[in-house]
Amino acid sequence: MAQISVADKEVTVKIVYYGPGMSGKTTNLLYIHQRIMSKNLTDMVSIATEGDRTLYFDFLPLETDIIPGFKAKFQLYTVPGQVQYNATRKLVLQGADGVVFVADSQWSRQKDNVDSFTNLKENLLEEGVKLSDIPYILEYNKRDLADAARPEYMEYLLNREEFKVPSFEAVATEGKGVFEVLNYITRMVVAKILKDIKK
Ligand SMILES: Nc1nc2c(ncn2[C@@H]2O[C@H](COP(=O)(O)OP(=O)(O)OP(=O)(O)O)[C@@H](O)[C@H]2O)c(=O)[nH]1
Ligand SMILES: [Mg+2]
Repeated sequence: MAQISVADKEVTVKIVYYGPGMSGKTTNLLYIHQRIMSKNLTDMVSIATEGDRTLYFDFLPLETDIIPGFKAKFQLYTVPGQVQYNATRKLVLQGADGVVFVADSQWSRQKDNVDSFTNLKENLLEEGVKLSDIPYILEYNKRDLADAARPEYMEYLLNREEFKVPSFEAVATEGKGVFEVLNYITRMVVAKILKDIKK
């Protein structure tokens, strides 16, 4: 849940990039970090990696004033996508205010996408949270590869919950789609917080 400090006029929000191994979660954060560095001196922290595989998580804090009068601190996390690190994924997912599911567009990875999406729903349910209760969107990454599945097919596999959510095509290595995804999920999360505050 978002931490809101009325005294400090500050809200802290956690967004988790989830998805199968190698889908490009860390690459999204690296691109955001590169682009934001010059304006906003924050550091990206990668907690243990092996080669370019995430073993625990990556963490990137961002600050904006998206809510009038409030400073919003967005904490972006990635999970380790490799199947065997589920305990770590559960920890990272705890208290998430929003989720970006990063799917790998390659044909050969569609089963891994579906398995990871199922794993996301299961891990949330263990925390008593239904996926449809939290803001989430889909990112179909690696659109540059020749063997990318059609977006319609990925929609069929991944976007058939009780309601459809926005999905974005991306090439994270080139930064394509990365900020569209970040902007959309942050707006969704902020809108939900404002709604919850009014209740
Ligand atoms: N061609 C292509 N390669 C990409 C794209 N995005 C990421 N990659 C590459 O895919 C590999 C895996 O990317 P990561 O960002 O490390 O993947 P991850 O989802 O963090 O993987 P785990 O940490 O194991 O869960 C790297 O070699 C990236 O450069 C893309 O859009 N197109
Ligand atoms: Mg990673």
